[in-house]
Amino acid sequence: MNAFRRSALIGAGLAAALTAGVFVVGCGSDGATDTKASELSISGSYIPLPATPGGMGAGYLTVTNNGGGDDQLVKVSSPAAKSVTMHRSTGSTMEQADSLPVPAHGALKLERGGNHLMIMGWSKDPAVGDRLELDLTFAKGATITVQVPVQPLTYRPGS
Ligand SMILES: [Cu+2]
Repeated sequence: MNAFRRSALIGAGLAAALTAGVFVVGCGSDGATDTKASELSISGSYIPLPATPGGMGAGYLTVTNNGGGDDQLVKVSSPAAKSVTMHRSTGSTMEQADSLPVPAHGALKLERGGNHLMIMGWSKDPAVGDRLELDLTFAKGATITVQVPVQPLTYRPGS
């Protein structure tokens, strides 16, 4: 990699980080849970309280893509847990996925009974009302940080 290309990449990364950072600060001040970066936005995020204290948890959210190009969710991590994996549901079974598609002018929905996140190794047992950070990385380079509320185990969006 030549020096010019290297610095261009670093510049792009910095710009993305700055954009995301500014937005997160804005979100924190008004208490909103939704975050936007470039053409991707996250909405409806929640983590149901794990059935066993400190046990395996799930994560649900919607990634909306207002852009004209397909993207992919390729990594999710959290400072609040050792492991966050993406799971694809196929009928009654599920399998770990390396990536999940975020179609152009479409959405990736992580929801009960469908694709979802699995979260293990909490640094502290989650409690209802906590907000836990998830860092989502996309194939085209966007990184979005969301503060996800912990909801009661039986919570359903819109209920
Ligand atoms: Cu799963």
